[in-house]
Amino acid sequence: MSISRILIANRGEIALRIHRAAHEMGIETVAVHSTADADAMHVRLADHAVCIGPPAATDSYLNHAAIISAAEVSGADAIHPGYGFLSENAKFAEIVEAHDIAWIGPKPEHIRTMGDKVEAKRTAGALGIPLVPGSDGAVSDPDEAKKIAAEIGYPVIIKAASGGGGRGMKVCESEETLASLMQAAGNEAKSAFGDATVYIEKYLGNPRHIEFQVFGDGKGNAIHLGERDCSLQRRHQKVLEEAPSPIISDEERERMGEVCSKAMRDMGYRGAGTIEFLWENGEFYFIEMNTRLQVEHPVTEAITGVDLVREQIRIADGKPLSVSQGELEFRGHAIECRINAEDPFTFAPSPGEVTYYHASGGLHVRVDSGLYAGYRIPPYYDSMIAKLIVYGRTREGCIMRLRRALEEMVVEGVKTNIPLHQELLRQNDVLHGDYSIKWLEDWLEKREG
Ligand code: MV4
Repeated sequence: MSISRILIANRGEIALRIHRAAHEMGIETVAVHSTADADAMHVRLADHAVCIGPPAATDSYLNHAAIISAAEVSGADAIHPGYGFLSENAKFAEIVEAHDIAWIGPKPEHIRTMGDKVEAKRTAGALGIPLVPGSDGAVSDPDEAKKIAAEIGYPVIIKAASGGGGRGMKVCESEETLASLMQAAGNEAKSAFGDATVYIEKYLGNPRHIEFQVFGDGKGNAIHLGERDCSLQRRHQKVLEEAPSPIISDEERERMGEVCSKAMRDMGYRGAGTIEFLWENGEFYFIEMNTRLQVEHPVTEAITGVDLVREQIRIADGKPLSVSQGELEFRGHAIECRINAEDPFTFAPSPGEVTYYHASGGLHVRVDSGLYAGYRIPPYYDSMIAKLIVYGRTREGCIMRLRRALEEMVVEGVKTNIPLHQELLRQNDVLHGDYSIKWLEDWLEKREG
């Protein structure tokens, strides 16, 4: 019954993160890797390793049969998917459970519901979560769309039901272009996701992206772990995240956190989840729910002291959450910088050999990374090579420590975005927490010109 060997169906820093939580619980780990990752740190650290295919993720980290076979041959009794790859694949979660392997993730039905953005909105609304005003479900008839848009007012945004992460969205300023933009959005969605279904929302011009971390035990108990502000993004890639949000009061956190955790209790949600909101003029509007552990989870860990991966493993093992809402305290401030192997200002990827590496250290500094000197960053996967997470008693103290930690970090042989982070942490708007989802792209544009 009890989990004793976890197969980690991922690579990079998140595979290490999961290995660490497992070993601290006395659980063995199995790494899987593509041929391009034979020398990766996650393979070296794990108790067992299985090669699951060639470099292309579709043939390795996304290959259901190869991963299930690796679990069977290695005697793993659980699979942790990390983030990305198969983490939000309901079909794969069902296959894992059908093989009597514990799935360290939400119930497949909940992954499926939240993967369909129309269903996700319907579900969230029924559970009492505030929504962006818009169509009640999918829209296909342009005349119906015009009626809805006239009611909520222009501009509106047309989104793909199977989209998410910003793909397949169209902003419409007035009725004249609505029908053609709907057609275009539907066509793009059809070719990108195989599903032309679209829905309509009021377009929010200058919101912040604020997300609540939730956790359920699958048996009707659920808690929230506060929010993260992830507004500093470029092309839907987060660059820096912080907790708590600089603009949310303790009362707001308590109120919205309770809305989120109650919804999860009522669903019987299991495992880690993130409820994403756009925030504008003091109001929260639900956009999507992510049914996985997120890249930015360490900032929540820093201000709550809760090991989120440990909680995920406990819950998959049928154990209760180790903390109650009443025991949780939010203390201090944490910021995460995503360190990518890329040009800091053109964002062109920069794979290759890391000739020298020195990680930052010291009090309240955490580096999650699989880097080492001599490691060759393969060109096949995402460019994030490390996460630098810094904690401070206050936001100001956190920023001072983060600047110090960025000075210390050395990565040679490839370009990194460390200079971008250093410059960001000297901008008054960032120092004052005065930014929206548009801020970074606007700033980069001005910086160019
Ligand atoms: C929006 C929006 C404005 N109004 N919805 C982009 C990703 C997807 N998760 C939802 N997204 C947006 N939805 C309404 N009604 C603006 C965005 C958006 C965005 C959201 C969060 C973080 C960064 C963003 C960048 C551009 C657009």
